[in-house]
Amino acid sequence: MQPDEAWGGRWRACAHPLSHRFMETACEKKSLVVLAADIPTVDGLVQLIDQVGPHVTALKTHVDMVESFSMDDWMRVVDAAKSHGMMIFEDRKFADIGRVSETQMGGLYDIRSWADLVTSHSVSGPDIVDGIAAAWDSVQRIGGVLMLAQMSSRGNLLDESYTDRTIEIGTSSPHVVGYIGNGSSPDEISSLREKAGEGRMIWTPGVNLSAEEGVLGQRYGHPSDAIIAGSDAVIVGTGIHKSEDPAGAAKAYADATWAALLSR
Ligand code: S5P
Repeated sequence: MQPDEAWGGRWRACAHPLSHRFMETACEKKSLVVLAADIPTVDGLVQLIDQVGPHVTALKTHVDMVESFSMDDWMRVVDAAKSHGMMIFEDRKFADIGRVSETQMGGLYDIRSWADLVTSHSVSGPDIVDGIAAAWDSVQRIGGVLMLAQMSSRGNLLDESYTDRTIEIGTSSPHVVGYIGNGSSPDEISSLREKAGEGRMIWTPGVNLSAEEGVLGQRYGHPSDAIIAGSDAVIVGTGIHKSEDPAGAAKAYADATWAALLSR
């Protein structure tokens, strides 16, 4: 199916090139699944990526949870993701002032050199986005920022006015591809979609096909409900990597989200 048919207004209104790349890959793989690869070893990550690659559209990493990090080793993860046509999304949740965030895009992990997307909080104000974008610019790469407009964890402090102000920052920056929304609540996703309009993506963690509640305050909703409510990608960790059959689980999430997109 052509992306404009599957995605409708979202395809036409989202201006960032990486949002189009995501929507195209989603159509090729018939999957709106982003793998939250929360695994602390490079071997484990590469194995998981190879198992689920055909059903997953983007790889979300937490590079700072990898034990005994080395850049050479990490490149095996990056290459594995690329070999499956996955975008790489470092969930760094930047939160500092612009200048420091720019520097943190380099450093030990050199995120700017391999990540296509990163997450950012908006608590420090709009300049954080410019700092992150300047880092990609310095290595002649194009990247995009997903801002945390909501969170999935119980008791989080991102209230409605925080969400509104985050969307103000996102709307006025060409570097903001979209927002992280609370996948455990279709109502919150619908409300975020209404505020964000068609021109930005919403990606939602807090999604699981079976579990009601995760550990340590994580909350879950159903992937189909999230997509119907206006999410464009479900971020799934435990539901895939803790499954006895990660490939089968990834396919089940892919099927549920693709069907939901077409019915939307
Ligand atoms: O509000 C949030 C934002 C994020 S990015 N809640 C989240 O859970 N996440 C991330 O999504 C979190 O860092 C983790 O990598 C993933 C959810 O994992 P799961 O195992 O609960 O599916």
